[in-house]
Amino acid sequence: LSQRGLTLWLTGLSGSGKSTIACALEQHLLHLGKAAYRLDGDNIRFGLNKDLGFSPKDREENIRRIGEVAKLFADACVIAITSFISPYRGDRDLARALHTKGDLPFIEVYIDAPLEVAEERDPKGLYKKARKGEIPEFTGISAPYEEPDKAEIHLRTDKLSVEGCVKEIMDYLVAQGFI
Ligand code: GGZ
Repeated sequence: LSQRGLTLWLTGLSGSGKSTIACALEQHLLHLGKAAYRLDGDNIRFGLNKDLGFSPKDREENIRRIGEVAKLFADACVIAITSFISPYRGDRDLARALHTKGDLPFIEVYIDAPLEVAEERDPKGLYKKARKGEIPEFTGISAPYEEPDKAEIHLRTDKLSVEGCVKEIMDYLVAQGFI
């Protein structure tokens, strides 16, 4: 196969734009004839990880399993795009280490919207509920989000369009010789 597999690990707050960017990026890659596959809450948290909630321990296990699954996709020459808050730096670093050990590229993409912007978007009304105390341990409100300090790509979604974000990621992949 001509395409090397890799993992694009999107991380950021709820409402930061991870899913939107992941979808647009997956579409873009598929149109180029590249095998790309998105891992997100819909196909992971409702399946493989349906036994997990949002306690720190459960989030750690969520991310551990997703890291393993993404690695398998990358190993199968697929461009894996993960779209999870993944709030803990240590958990993201473990996913990275797993890939590095298998000689597979791991590209951390910080999908960065200031909390005020994510909260203002609030597409599912979750921040509103979290502020009222109806959702415990909500990331950014009552649970931590540890910002990446070594993300390969940093995208401010309050300043860039979805297309602009996809272009930045594509430019990076081409510049690094990954595609
Ligand atoms: C954060 C929560 C919570 C709590 C439910 N904290 O905006 P969404 O709805 O669609 O995305 C959020 C999603 C986060 O799941 P992840 O698997 O990405 O989280 S982690 O990486 O931290 O394991 C949100 C919804 O689930 N959600 N409760 N308490 N987000």
